[in-house]
Amino acid sequence: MDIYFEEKFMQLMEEKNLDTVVLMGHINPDGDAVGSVMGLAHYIKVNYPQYKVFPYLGKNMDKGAAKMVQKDRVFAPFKMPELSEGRYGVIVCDTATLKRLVGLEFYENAAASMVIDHHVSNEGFGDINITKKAVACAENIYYLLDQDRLQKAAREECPTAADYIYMGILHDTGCFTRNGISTMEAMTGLLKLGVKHEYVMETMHNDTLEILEKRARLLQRVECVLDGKVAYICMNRQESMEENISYADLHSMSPILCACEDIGLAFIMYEEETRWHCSFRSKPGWLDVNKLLEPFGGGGHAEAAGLRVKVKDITEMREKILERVQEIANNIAFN
Ligand SMILES: [Mn+2]
Repeated sequence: MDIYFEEKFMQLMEEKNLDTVVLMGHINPDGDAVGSVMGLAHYIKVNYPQYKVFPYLGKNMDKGAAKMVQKDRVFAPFKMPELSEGRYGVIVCDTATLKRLVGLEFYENAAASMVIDHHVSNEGFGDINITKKAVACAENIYYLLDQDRLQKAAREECPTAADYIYMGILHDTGCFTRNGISTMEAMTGLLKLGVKHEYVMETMHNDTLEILEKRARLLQRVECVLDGKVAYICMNRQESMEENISYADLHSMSPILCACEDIGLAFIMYEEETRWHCSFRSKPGWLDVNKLLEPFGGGGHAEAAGLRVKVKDITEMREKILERVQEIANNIAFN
């Protein structure tokens, strides 16, 4: 990336003479949202001590990412800071649409805003919007940052800016299942700054025997359609309550199913209190799930995307989505 963060950050803070910056990400923050927000917060704290920095993360944080945040002695990212309206700037990371932003009121009352993202579906909001397609938002952040300043931040006590950025990339690549040269170069660069791979890997190991047993039960509920190429699990409120299955439990099934050799597309549908929350995964080059979900109001990436809908019965919606899968799949080879 050739736009340096420093230049844009100065523009954000100096044009309106601000002294505080709030960093935010998407709801149900995953490893990349946490890594991006916290990594950038540490970087700014170390290199721009003239500004007050507040990372703000929502509830239901990814369990692995939460382990790193718990060890953080510098920031407690759940506290809502006291802010005076129009006196601070915001940086939004890893968030494609304002609907998915945690702390929208902070965004709306900010004097200036900057967005750093990697979703192709990004709406282009914010005074400054830096969106570039990449496997992780944290990878974009790595390439935007000044290397000498990042090195300085990496000398602090663990977890540092570099640890968080490494975690963001590690999580969004599914532990290097999807990555190219730029991703590996970023990771190598971060290792050279002192990141310990095994330290960050701890955030990837969160399964317990109980979780595996739940997954075994969920496997019994898998439906296979379209010549067995598409697998899904659907759970209404009553079923999930009876079997004590959370959204996170079910959500973890789509990458597992999609990794199967004989499956091209996997999705889950989970009924929450007022709406259905669905998550789709596809094999690279098989079917673009961002495009698939567009007419239904969902989106994300080509290989991972989500959808939230307020309907009582999801059957009709699922049928429509599967029809569209077939339509799109008619133009691609089913193999
Ligand atoms: Mn991400």
